[in-house]
Amino acid sequence: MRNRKIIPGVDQKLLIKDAATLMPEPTRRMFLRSAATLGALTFLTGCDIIDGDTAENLLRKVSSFNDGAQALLFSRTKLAPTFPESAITKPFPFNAYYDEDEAPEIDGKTYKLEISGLVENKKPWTLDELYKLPEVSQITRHVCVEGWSAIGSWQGARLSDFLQRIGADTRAKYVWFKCAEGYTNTIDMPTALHPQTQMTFKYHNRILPRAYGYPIKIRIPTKLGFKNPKYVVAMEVTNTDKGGYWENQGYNWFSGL
Ligand SMILES: Nc1nc2c(c(=O)[nH]1)N[C@H]1C(S)=C(S)[C@@H](COP(=O)(O)O)O[C@H]1N2
Ligand SMILES: [Mo]
Repeated sequence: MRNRKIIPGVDQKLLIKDAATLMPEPTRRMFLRSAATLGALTFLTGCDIIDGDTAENLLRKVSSFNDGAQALLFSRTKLAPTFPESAITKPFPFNAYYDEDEAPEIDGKTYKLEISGLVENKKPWTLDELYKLPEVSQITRHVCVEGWSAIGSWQGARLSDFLQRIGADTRAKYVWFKCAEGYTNTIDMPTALHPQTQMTFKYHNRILPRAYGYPIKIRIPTKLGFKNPKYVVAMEVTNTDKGGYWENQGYNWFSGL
């Protein structure tokens, strides 16, 4: 597991902003608008330790990419590749920070998805209500930082569709998820609104098995596996970055693919 080390006392936002003045336009605008985070820098460069000088050097490197490549890297609407049924990995692996027999066991009859934060309608949602949302399907690759990947078939509702239905303020910066066993995760709003970001209720057209996050997993094929929370019980639309289980232990927040 790679640890991102941040020099104490360095204001991340200022550091990035300062260093970005070195970049030519339109690169600078694009960079500051969509990926101006240390996470993005570490992701783009593979460099773990970042202070003022390294940030400048890294941004010099980044700005020497051609604009097309950068637009692709920074674009939050880039689609993840999809695959035919024949490519599905069988069996799809289980992964968590505990063993499979310790995975949460959720009673679907009493389950409710709690909604909070910057939304008009905070009414909790039962599974029956959630299952009535228009269904979308994807066969995409899940990539885990621990060195494995697998292709799976996922069905559920578009998260953007759900956010719209609950009257979420999509100008807010983040969506935060809480899971039954205490796992948490924060994603940025552009990722939440990405067309392939799914509130997943089914695996291979069957109700999501316990191993893969029953009753809800958030499937984000444009992000690493740990940014895909399982056993989701609560969701908050917020302007505060509350981090996440692995992010808080030094994992790269951006973790895009
Ligand atoms: N609630 C919860 N979600 C989680 C995790 C976890 O431990 N708890 N692990 C993450 C990691 S690191 C991975 S790789 C995927 C694994 O999902 P899978 O078991 O469906 O393969 O779930 C992610 N979401
Ligand atoms: Mo993972």
